[in-house]
Amino acid sequence: MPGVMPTPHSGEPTTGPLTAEELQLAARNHSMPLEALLHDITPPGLHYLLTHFDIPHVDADTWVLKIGGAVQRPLELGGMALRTRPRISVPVTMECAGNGRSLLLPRPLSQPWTLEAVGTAEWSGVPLAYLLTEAGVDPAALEVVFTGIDEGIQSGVRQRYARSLPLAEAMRPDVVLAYRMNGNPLPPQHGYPLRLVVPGWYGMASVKWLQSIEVVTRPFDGFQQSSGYRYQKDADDAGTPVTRIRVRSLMVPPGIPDFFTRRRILPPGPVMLRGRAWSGEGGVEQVEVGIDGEWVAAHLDQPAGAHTWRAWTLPWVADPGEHELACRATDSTGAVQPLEQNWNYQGMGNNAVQRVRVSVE
Ligand SMILES: Nc1nc2c(c(=O)[nH]1)N[C@H]1C(S)=C(S)[C@@H](COP(=O)(O)O)O[C@H]1N2
Ligand SMILES: [Mo]
Repeated sequence: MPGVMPTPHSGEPTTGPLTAEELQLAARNHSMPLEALLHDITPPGLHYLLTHFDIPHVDADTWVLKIGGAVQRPLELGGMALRTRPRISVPVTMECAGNGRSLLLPRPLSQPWTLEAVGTAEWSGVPLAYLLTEAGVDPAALEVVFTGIDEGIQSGVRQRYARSLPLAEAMRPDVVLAYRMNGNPLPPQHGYPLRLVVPGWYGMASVKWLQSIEVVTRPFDGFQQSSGYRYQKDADDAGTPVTRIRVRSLMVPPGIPDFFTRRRILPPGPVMLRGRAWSGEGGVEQVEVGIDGEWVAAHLDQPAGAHTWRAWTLPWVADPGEHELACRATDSTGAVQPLEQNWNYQGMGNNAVQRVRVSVE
């Protein structure tokens, strides 16, 4: 249980420069360039990626998914058998719970995301609830545990990547066991041959490279559940579990960048500011754009689905000089993005407003 489990990171948060280990993780796990916010569905290769261990090489001819535990009829299904079951397609905005981590001070040592560990894809496959119903869930069932093929060691604990969902979440009709992404076979890095996609939850719930699904009657206490992915004050705090995506918006930085600093330069005159906003707690209801500290409501487009981002636009007339642009969203629960960073020990759920400095010249 939390407290006696090892902490998920290697060392205490730091104010020092980026470490070689963080650079190594950053080079493996890429984010979505902000200009890709212009697409409803993130084009192939631009969706963010987060893989704790190695991308497994899976032979689809021999691979089977096992569904067992507290069920009446355990199942073993290969790729062909899965394709004889009903198929749904769900557009989903997915975000890593660690997004924004490297902007925290002090900085938790892990994948050093800046702002853009997000992407939207259309995931197609079998509704999880359909297969759980086929297997026949026992009345005593509490959670469903999803285990990946990928194996590694985190904080000294050898493990396969595994996470659980409360039964009620697992039985939602939009939770999908996906074998296609954006109309194509699932790419290796996104979980081939089969992954879970849990709309509205931070990405850690959407287990890739599925090997087994086990219905359990006690809370799952695997590393990524009871030690990783918790909002903790410090190493000794058991914390609370990370679940749904907090409300957030991002802007496509206007103008053109300086290569090295990525500072923005644009000419004076009218410019359309554009971005996206999303929340896993409820729909986005408002986006405001901050121009030198003055907040103005943006125009919002309709989202493509219940768990996809909404496009927003705001025309701005840029005066010569230095400016600071920002954006903040509000969702249907009334939650608003904070102006200041939301610090916690693992660097989870940082949904503070993005600020973009622009030079108009
Ligand atoms: N098997 C497995 N599933 C996994 C992970 C992993 O390392 N192994 N990473 C999780 C995390 S933390 C995130 S944010 C999402 C990222 O999904 P993506 O790489 O397809 O964007 O996958 C989740 N599923
Ligand atoms: Mo993540």
